[in-house]
Amino acid sequence: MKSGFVVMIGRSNVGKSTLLNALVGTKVAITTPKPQTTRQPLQGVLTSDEGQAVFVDTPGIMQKAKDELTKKLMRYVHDSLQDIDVILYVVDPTRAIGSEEKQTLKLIELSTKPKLLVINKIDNKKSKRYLEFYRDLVDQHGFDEAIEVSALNGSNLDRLKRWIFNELPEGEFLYPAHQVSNISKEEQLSELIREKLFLRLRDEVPYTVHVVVDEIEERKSGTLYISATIFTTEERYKRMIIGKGGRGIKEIGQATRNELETVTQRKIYLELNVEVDKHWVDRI
Ligand SMILES: Nc1nc2c(ncn2[C@@H]2O[C@H](COP(=O)(O)OP(=O)(O)OP(=O)(O)O)[C@@H](O)[C@H]2O)c(=O)[nH]1
Ligand SMILES: [Mg+2]
Repeated sequence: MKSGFVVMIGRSNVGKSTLLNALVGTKVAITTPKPQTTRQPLQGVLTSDEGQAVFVDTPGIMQKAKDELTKKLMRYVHDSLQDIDVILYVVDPTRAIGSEEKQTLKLIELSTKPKLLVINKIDNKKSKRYLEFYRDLVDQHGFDEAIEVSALNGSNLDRLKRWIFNELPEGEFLYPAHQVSNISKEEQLSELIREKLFLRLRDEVPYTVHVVVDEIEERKSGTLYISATIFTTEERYKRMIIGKGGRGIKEIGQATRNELETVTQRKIYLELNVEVDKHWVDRI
């Protein structure tokens, strides 16, 4: 049996989390069109006849970390490169390479681990624009190979899986065969609520929020009761999240509940509170 850790690295928005979900075959990580969606090095587990690949999702690489959140996220990226077996560097050929990527490419070049350049979003017409440019990175930065995929429609993912299992070392399973992620139910729920917040909130507001699930309770009626707190850094953001007459928070609750009810096939009761905490970044 093969087993090991496969880290996904790349700038924000290239589709690392979408790719992780597609490889695992279920939604483990949240995904949005906004940068810095991923905040924790979350693991998604793919168990097959060949063995077990544990994918490590990482926050997107950002330029010059000025704020505390970005600094912390970049530390997570750096730490994620330790103790792994395979590196997948994910790029988005619809956009030109970012200067923030150059440093990371140098770091990867120094690594002796098997490394693959994953060119994502090939379903998108605009991907033709920079395809040649990204293909050239293979030789320039010592990648073993490049594989062009679409995390969205699944094209070429079988080839990608074959490459990964081929490179993984022999080993025992790292997780029980049925487990798909390393995060708790509470954390999964917090992430889902944060996804809905990201999709709805504009400008800087998504980066001021942090979600904690306080309670999950099975009611006798079969309803799942969930209570969660949304933390934000300023009173004015709290007002924006709640919205006029509570409309904003209601929409976020509804969107979360809809998805949860579809996935769990159960009735969900969701209570959302909003609180101001200037220092939640210190707690993540
Ligand atoms: N067309 C197309 N869009 C994709 C593909 N993969 C991801 N996307 C979109 O790209 C956006 C970003 O996807 P994410 O998976 O959240 O990107 P990420 O790299 O995890 O981003 P961060 O967590 O912020 O670093 C979302 O709107 C996805 O739907 C793909 O193969 N094709
Ligand atoms: Mg992500």
